[in-house]
Amino acid sequence: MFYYCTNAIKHDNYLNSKKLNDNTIYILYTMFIVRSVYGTVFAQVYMMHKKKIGGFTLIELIITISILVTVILFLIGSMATSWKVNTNTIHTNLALNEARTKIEELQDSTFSQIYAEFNTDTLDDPNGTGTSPGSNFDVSGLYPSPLDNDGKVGRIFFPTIFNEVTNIQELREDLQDASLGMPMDLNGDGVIDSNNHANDYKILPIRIEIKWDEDGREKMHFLTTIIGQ
Ligand SMILES: [Ca+2]
Ligand SMILES: [Ca+2]
Ligand SMILES: [Ca+2]
Repeated sequence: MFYYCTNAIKHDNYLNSKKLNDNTIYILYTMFIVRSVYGTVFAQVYMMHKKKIGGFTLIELIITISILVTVILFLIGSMATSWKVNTNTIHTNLALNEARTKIEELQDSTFSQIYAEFNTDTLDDPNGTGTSPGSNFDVSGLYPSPLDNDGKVGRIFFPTIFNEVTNIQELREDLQDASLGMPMDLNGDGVIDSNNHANDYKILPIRIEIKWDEDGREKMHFLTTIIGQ
């Protein structure tokens, strides 16, 4: 069995171990900053009040505090932005690592059953209807968009076309999908036809797609690969 990926993956076990609740950490982080701001402003007011004896006026005091607050608020904004960028990077790496893990899971499956095990059709599951993993999967640490109907961030795609006569998704060589390298001779007979090759494929193009909610926006990363016997 062989495979190759068209997208490079940066492996990072450290990121995999950071299953953090981002919202909780962000709130604690913000509380810490706000507390620091109040502490700093209070200290400045106190010090300047003492210096008033030496000649500070109320106007000077107000201007100084205003400048200080502006600077601190700017720093809070910068740190919040930095925090979001870091969280985004962690989520992206989670998605890429999970996509690679899913490809490895497919590789470990019996080759001739990969399509039936991981497609959307439960009727062809090798060990009985509804017993296979199917095409949708969760990724720990990532949450689906509210628009995601199945509620799972991950999905496995094969080169399929829906046959309205048989009413099933067919594994097809004649699909037009450049991202999967299709059309492609899947059963190795030298011909690209419009038959269902669910039971005689020799190579299998696969796309692992992960979509998740990132601050109200849907983000997506994917990997494509071809698994062969
Ligand atoms: Ca199936
Ligand atoms: Ca989904
Ligand atoms: Ca063929």
